[in-house]
Amino acid sequence: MAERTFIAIKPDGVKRNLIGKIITRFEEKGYKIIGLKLLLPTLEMAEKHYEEHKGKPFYPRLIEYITSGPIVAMVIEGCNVIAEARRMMGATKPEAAEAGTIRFDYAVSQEYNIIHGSDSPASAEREIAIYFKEEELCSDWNTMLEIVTNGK
Ligand code: IDP
Ligand code: MG
Repeated sequence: MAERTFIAIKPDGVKRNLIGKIITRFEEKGYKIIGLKLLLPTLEMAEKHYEEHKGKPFYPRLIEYITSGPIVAMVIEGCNVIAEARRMMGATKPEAAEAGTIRFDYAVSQEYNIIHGSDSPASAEREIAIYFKEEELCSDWNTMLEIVTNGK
């Protein structure tokens, strides 16, 4: 079943010039990018995004990290994309991430681990709404392409 998930290239990924490489992985896998923007998360966005971690020892640093620079926020669509994108990202701790995953390939720290991806359908819906308005999402690409190629 086609699903949508929220992916963010975190500030360390942006600073390390990994935007293209990370987006390419999802494109090459076959997922459709239906929302894409570079933005500096506000404190309010960051606190909403990570509300499940409020009160944990790493929470203040996590908020500082995610608001420290621009992120690339994305919505991608495809079959089982929520779980599969998490599999492509790898485990939170890079040393536990499977070889070939994004975190294994690009990250050495559990804290600064390059990428975020929603962990469930409910999180995906909640997180997409923090960063995107529904009208910013383009899911009717095929129609749009036909208009361009056929001049209709
Ligand atoms: P996830 O990003 O793999 O879903 P979560 O457990 O939801 O992992 O944690 C959210 C983010 O908080 C992580 O990606 C990482 O940046 C940070 N984080 C998680 N656990 C720790 C920790 O024990 N120390 C420092 N930072 C952590
Ligand atoms: Mg999480």
